[in-house]
Amino acid sequence: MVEKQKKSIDPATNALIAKAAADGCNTVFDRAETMKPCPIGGEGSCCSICAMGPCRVPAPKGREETPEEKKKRRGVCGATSETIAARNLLRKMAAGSAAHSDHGRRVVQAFLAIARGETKDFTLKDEQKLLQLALELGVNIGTRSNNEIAVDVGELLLNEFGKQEGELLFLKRAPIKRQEIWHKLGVAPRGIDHEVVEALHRTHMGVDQDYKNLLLQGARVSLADGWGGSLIATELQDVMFGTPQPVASQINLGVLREDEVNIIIHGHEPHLAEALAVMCESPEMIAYAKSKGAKGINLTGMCCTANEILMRHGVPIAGNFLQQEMAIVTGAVEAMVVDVQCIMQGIVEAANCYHTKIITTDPRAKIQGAMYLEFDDIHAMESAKTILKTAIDNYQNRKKNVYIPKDQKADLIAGFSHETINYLLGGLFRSSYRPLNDNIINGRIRGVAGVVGCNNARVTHDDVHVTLVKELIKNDVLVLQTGCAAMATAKAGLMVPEAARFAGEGLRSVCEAVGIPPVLHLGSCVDNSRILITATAMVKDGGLGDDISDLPAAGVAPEWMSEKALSIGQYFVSSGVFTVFGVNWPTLGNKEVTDFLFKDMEQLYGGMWAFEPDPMKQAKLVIDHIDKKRKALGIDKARDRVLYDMAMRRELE
Ligand code: BF8
Repeated sequence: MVEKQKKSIDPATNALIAKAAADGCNTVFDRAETMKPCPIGGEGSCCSICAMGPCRVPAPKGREETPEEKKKRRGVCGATSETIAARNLLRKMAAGSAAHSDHGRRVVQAFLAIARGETKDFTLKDEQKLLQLALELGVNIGTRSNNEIAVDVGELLLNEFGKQEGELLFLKRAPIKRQEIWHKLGVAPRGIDHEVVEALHRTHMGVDQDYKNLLLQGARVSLADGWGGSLIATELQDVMFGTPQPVASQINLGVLREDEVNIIIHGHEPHLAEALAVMCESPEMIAYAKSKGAKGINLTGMCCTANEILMRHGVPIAGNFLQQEMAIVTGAVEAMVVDVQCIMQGIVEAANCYHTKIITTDPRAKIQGAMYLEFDDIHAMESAKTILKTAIDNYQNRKKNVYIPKDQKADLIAGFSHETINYLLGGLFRSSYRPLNDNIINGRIRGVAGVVGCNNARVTHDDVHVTLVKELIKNDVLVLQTGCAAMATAKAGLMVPEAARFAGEGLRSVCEAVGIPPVLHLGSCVDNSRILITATAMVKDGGLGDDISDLPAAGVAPEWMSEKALSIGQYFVSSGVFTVFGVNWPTLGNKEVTDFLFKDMEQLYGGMWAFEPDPMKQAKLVIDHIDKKRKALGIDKARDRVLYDMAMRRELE
C-alpha cells in the first residue's frame, strides 16, 4: 500500500485538518488529494498560447528520446518542446515580476500621496533612509523639507516603471563586476513595465522561438523585479512605515484568542495592515469591541502582510500560506481581511462553514462570494475603521464550535533588515559587515544561505523548510529568511537566540557573541531584495571576492509554489547566486532548456539553478557549493561537513 503523504509537521495545522474533516469543511489538503497535478503541464510540455492548441508534447518517461521522436515533439505551429518549455517559464517569471512590481508601484503612489500632503493618515517615518535615498538618486536636499525631497524621490522611482530608455537606477547598487556582466549579456533591465510587456510579447504566438533568447528575457524581467519593483517597494515601505529593527513576537494559530475579536490580515501590501494596526489600538474601537461582548481586538497576520507588520509592530503571525483556511476552521476568526496575492479562493468556501467574513479590499483582487470594502490610501484610517467595525459586529455570530490550539505558538525575533544586521555586527558608529566577513574567512561561519518561498500542498507542510534549515545551521551556515519559509522555521523555534544550540560550534559562538538567532528573519517576499543588498554589502566590505557570485552563499526555495518564486529565483541566479528549488521543476519536459538553466547559466551569470526535492540533498548541494566557493577564495581550511546520525539528531531535537 502506498503510504499517504503526511500533511504537515505542525501540530496546530494537523489538529485543524482533523477539525475541518469533522466539520465537513473542505480545505486545500483535501483538494490536493483529489486534484492530481497534470504531468504534461507540470514539466512545461503543454502550450496553450493559441487556439490551434493546446498542444501537448510530453517527453518520453524513463528513457532518452530518439532523434526521430524529438523531431516530432512539436506543436501545431511547429514550435519545438524547447520553445514551449522556455516560453512557459518566461511567462511565469513575467507574472511573478508583475506581481511584485505592481505592489511596488502601489507603494510609490502611496508614498507620493503622503509626500504631497494628500493624506494626513501616514507620515514618513524614517527620515534618515529618505535622505540616503535622495543622495543616492541625486535629489537636491539643501534646505528643502522632507516632503519636498520625498516628492522628487517618489517621482523618480515612479518613472522606473514606465521608463522607455536607459536602465533601472538601482542596478548601480550592485557590485561593479555584476553590472559589467549584465551589460555584457545585455540583460540590464530598462523600465519595469517594459520588461514585463516585452516578455508577454515575445511569448505570444510566433514571436521569440529561440529558447536561449527567451531565457535572456527571463533574466531581464526578473532583474526588473529584484533590483526594481521589489527593491523600490522595500525601500519606500521602510521610509513610510519605519526600517525594521529587532522585535519579539509569537507565531502560529495559538496566537488567536477565545475572548477577543480575531481579525486576520492576509496578503502583501502593508498600507492596510499599518492602518489596521493603528486603529485596533484606538480607545474608540476597543470600546466598540467591548460593547459587543468581546474583551478586546486581536489583530494577527498571515502570509507576507504578516511579515510586514511583524517586522514593524511585533503583531503576531497566525500562520503561513497553507494555514489560511486552518485559521478559519478554528471557528474563532471574525474577519479575514485580504488585499493581493496568495489568497486562496478556497477561504470563501471555508468561511461558509463558520461565521468568518472574508473582506476583500483591493479593486484588483475581488473574490466571488466575499464582502468588498475598498481600502482607500488617502482616507486610510477611515477605511480601517469601517473594516474593523464590520469584524467586531460579527463577533456575536461566533458559534460554539471553536477550537484554538492555544499551546501552539512559538516565540520569535524578527526585524533583521540590512541596516539592522549592519548595526548589530558593527555597532552604531562603525556599522559594517566586517565581523560577518571575518567570521566567514576564519571559518566560524561556513557561508550564508537565503532560504525563502512558499508552502506547497504537494509536500508535507513546513517539513522541507525545517529539515533543510536545521541541517544548514548544524553545518555552520547562517540562514537568512523571508516569506512563508521564515514562518515555517519560526514555528519550529529556530528564530530565537537560544536556537543557537542547534547550530554548529562556529556559528553558535558567533550567534552567542552577537546575541542573534542562527536563522534571521528579513521580512516578506519583496524583502528578498534585502538579501541582494546584504550580499552586495558583504562583497563591498572586502575579503570575499569582488562579485556576489564569489561569495560562499546560495539560495533555496524548498516548498515553492508561486510564479513570484520563479522570478525571485531567476533574479538570484542572474545576480550570481546558486539557487535550488524543491517540489518540482517546470521545464523537466525538455533536456536542452533544463541543462541550460542547471549548467550553462553558471558560465553566463556565475549563478545557476538546481532542482532537488529532498531537504537533506538540498543541504548537501548548498554546502558543497559553499565549500567550492571557499576553496576558490582560498579560505577552505574550515572543518568538514558534519553528518548527524539519527541518535545525534534526536538528541539535538
Ligand atoms: O510573497 S512565500 S506563498 S505569501 S509567494 Fe505567497 Fe509564497 Fe508565501 Fe508572500 Ni511569497
